[in-house]
Amino acid sequence: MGALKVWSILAEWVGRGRLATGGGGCGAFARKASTRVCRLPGGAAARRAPSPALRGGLATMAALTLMAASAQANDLGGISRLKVPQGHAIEVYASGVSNARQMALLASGTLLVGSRDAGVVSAVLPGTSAAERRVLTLIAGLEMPTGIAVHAGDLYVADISRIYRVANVETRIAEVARGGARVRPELVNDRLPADQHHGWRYLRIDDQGRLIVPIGAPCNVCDRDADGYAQIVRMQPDGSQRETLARGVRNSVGFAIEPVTGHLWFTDNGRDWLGDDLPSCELNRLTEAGQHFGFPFCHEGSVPDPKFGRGRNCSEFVAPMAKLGPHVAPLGVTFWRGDAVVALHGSWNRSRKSGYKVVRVVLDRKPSGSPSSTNPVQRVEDLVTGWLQGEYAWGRPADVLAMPDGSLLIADDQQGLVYRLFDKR
Ligand SMILES: [Ca+2]
Repeated sequence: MGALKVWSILAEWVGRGRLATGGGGCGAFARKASTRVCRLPGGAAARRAPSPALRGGLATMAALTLMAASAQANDLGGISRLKVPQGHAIEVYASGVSNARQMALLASGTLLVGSRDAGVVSAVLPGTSAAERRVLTLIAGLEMPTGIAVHAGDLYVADISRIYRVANVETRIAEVARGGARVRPELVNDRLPADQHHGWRYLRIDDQGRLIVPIGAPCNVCDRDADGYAQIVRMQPDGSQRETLARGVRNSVGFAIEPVTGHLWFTDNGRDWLGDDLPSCELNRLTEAGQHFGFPFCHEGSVPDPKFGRGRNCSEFVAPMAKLGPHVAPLGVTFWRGDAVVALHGSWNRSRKSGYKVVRVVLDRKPSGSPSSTNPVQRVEDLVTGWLQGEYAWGRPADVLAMPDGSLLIADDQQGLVYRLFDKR
């Protein structure tokens, strides 16, 4: 809220007699501090100078208002309300990044950012401060393009049912930056399921240029494995050579390939309507193609589904590496300083909100990676909190990205911001 807005609300309050100004019932106090207008009983207006007491009160109010607005203007992204571990600091990396979801970094330092309802892919050009970093709308008019990835200089974008490519994306960004038209991406695959329900994509590309894509279950809870749902698949960008990597995954909108081991770690959003505290959302690890992670039969590794769990046993399925909490909505994942970091977007149907933070899943750091039979997760701890205050959530982490300089970027799709977490010097 800007100073003018705050001021006009205060003026309204005074006008409605909600603030005692010594005027005693002069109800039409105008939006000018220098005079006030009293509507007299007969309907005629009289103009007279404010009393000294009123002038003093107004001056104090105006000063306080301007101070509050100025403090707010200096607290872009609510930085003062965010809590980070000792030795760290957080700043706004870029603002005006519409509905920021998955991020990908180009060799030039330009950051690409997908979105959901905004339907755009943004480019954040390099700079030394948020004020200096130009934000361009590179592509517009897509259907929830939440998933983006870069490979060999080409950008890949996944919206609900399609994969697009922008070849030589650096060149195209430069054209848009010079005032050229927005990019019309090349459609390379339009055969993904068209269901919007859990149809939001996330993208990674392996070292052979194959896309890793989630195909969420088009329901709260249902058994649609035979139709290719509730899976994470790998395929060529045009959709050929499709193979199922993970099965029994309800709705993953975030994963990352672990350095050294090459294992795919992915979040999964637990089913709804089993109460506030069940089941937990998950962080899973895929060590072999074809593994089954339980949905819809078994949740959080140990809770049989009331309907689909009959006749099945949770021991048939791969249990999560970490339980992230019920309804927290884990989205993007990255590996940062040897640990997994997860953006928790926050609950939508819990009686008390949960999530709305970034957590660090601390891993046991064995130089050669952990044997696949053991769980390297030591603990889950808060990394950045503060977007949830009481039951009011003013920001929503959607993705995380480890930067080459050791800092961590966090996308917030509610505020359209990218934050940067870094070491305090
Ligand atoms: Ca599971």
